[in-house]
Amino acid sequence: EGVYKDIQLQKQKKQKLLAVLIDPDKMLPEKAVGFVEKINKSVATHIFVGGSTVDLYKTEILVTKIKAKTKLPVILFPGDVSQITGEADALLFLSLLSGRNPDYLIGKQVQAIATLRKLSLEVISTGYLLIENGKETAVQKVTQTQPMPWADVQNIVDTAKAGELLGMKLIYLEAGSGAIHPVSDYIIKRVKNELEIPLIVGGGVRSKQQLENAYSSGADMVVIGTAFEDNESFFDDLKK
Ligand code: 1GP
Repeated sequence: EGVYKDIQLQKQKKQKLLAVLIDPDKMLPEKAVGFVEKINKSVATHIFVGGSTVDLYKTEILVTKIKAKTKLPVILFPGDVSQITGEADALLFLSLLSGRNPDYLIGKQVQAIATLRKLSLEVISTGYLLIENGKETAVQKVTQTQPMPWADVQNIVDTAKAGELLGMKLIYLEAGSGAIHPVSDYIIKRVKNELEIPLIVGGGVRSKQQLENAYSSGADMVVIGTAFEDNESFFDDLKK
């Protein structure tokens, strides 16, 4: 319960949240500790762990290492059922609402129950929307779904709202890791305007300006992975 309650509280207080995404496939185990120390000294508020292709053991070992070094909440952002580990503080239980692949709408979620039943992991129901971004990203390939075009902004808004009315606790607007274009300010504003639940935005954010634009447009939390992987001094840039 705790992780989601805190996100809601911080949203009420208008405190903006920043999650650093660590992809177990890209993070070398020997580099993890140093990276987490950088996160601890940064403005980041949460750590997400997940990727499109990683396996359980990699995720579990990495989460255990991260937890030993930080007080920040560590949240699973799984690309697949095999990445669920009880070592984390919470799990984003994602349903890919932008696509029409039943496996990623409900199939994987059903498969996950056998694992979740054995764990006492906080589960946060999250409506996940993949938005057009300028190139094909991993999410698109893995899930065999198309992102929602910018031109269909009303459909994006309606899809997010449908997720909320289905009882989801978060909406995540995703441009895809390494996206050329992050989710536009206009789309964020339009979605935010109709949403009561907290809004997460991620994919392709690689400057302080883009981060601030996402916040001022209405993102309660922004997720950044690639920009920190490529350049750890980006942590310091955000403080300035
Ligand atoms: C991807 O939204 C996250 O799922 C973060 O994307 O790696 O482009 O920061 P980046």
